[in-house]
Amino acid sequence: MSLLDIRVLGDPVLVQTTKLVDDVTPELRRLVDDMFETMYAAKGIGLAAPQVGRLERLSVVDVDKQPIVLINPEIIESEGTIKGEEGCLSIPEIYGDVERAARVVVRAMGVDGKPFEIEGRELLSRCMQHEIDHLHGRLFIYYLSALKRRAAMSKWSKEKEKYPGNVRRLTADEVAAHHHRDEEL
Ligand code: K2U
Ligand code: ZN
Repeated sequence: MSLLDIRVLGDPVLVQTTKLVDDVTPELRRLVDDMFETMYAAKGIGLAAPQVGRLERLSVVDVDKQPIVLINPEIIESEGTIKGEEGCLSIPEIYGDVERAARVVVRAMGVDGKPFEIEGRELLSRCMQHEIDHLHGRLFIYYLSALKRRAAMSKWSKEKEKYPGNVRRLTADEVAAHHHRDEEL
């Protein structure tokens, strides 16, 4: 398994629409493993393929030690609305309140190629909606008010200088912490 570089805002891959996955190949399973490893090292609870430069319609999620692979996910039920703060591994240091459905039911395919449905509430609901947005080239900053988005973008114009080539390499201590975690397992 390897740690992948995370693409940050400005990389066109983040605003592309992903392609449906037809069959789960060994290479795709390898990508899924690398995405989980990268997500944990970056202290995320979700990661979508475009965030590591890939256009497969797939995302990984782990909200409370429950790793979930969402291949070709779609929201088949949504209920209620709730506002909450969001961040994004591809837009470091930028946060904002986003209104989302309070509860969603998502239908997806697992790495075993079998379809399944999963209900999400609270953080799992928000995370799955955030990830499914990534798979359609939508970023959480688009939901901010014009004023808040302008503030976010001006902060980002400075922040992004830390990421030449729109690539965020995990820092040495993120990698070290990750390997340390591996030793514990
Ligand atoms: O897709 C991503 O960039 C990972 C996102 C997923 C997410 C965003 C907002 C709310 C829930 C999930 C986050 O950066 S993961 C970081 C994080 C960690 C704990 C709680 C919320 C966000
Ligand atoms: Zn994100």
